[in-house]
Amino acid sequence: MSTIKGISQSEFAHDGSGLRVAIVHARWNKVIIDSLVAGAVAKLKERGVKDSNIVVQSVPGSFELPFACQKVIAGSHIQTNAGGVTDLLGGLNLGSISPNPTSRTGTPAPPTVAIPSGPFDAVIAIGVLIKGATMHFEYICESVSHALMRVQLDTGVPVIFGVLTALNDDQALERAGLGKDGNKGHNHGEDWGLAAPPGHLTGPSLK
Ligand code: DLZ
Repeated sequence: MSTIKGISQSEFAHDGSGLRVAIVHARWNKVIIDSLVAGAVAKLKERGVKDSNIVVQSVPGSFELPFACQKVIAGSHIQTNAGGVTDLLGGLNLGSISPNPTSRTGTPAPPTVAIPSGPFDAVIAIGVLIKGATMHFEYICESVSHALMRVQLDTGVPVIFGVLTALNDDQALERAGLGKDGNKGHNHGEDWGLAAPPGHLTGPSLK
């Protein structure tokens, strides 16, 4: 079935080869999270973002995403030692930096919009909230979405809202491209990968 929903293609191609992007994801609902993260990474690479410039970190649940994104942007999360990455979020056990194995599948065409790169050009916050029997879902959805907006406005680093707020398991699976009964659905992680720079700014005035 066709749909009018979804983002239209930018008329500008974006060169992501000089950009660094962090993905911070929750570990709740792992099967769905894994698919969303893979979708986001695949699209970042399709836009030219180098494997070594994609940093993936994890937190326990979606509620922890805003604080972790803020730390990631501040650069205080990454402290490498002989054993790898040390967690500076006090027991939240951030995951290690992990290059994703997905290969680059395409190259952008000119004209190119040049976007200055910084420590992180964007952060993609990925979580999957599934409604339960109590009001927990409503409180977390609301606070996390407001807080992620605040992080990007306060820091000036775009934070892509990659949080699924699903009323049941099937809704979440479908939005991660894992739907059942012949309806695989669409992996929204791909949209988030495209929404992150090099896709979030567009137009010749930004050259
Ligand atoms: C506690 C909880 C519940 C019930 N459900 C979810 C969920 O569906 N998705 C998610 O990402 N996290 C969930 N959590 C965990 C909270 O986000 C958070 O990690 C804990 O309340 C600790 O702060």
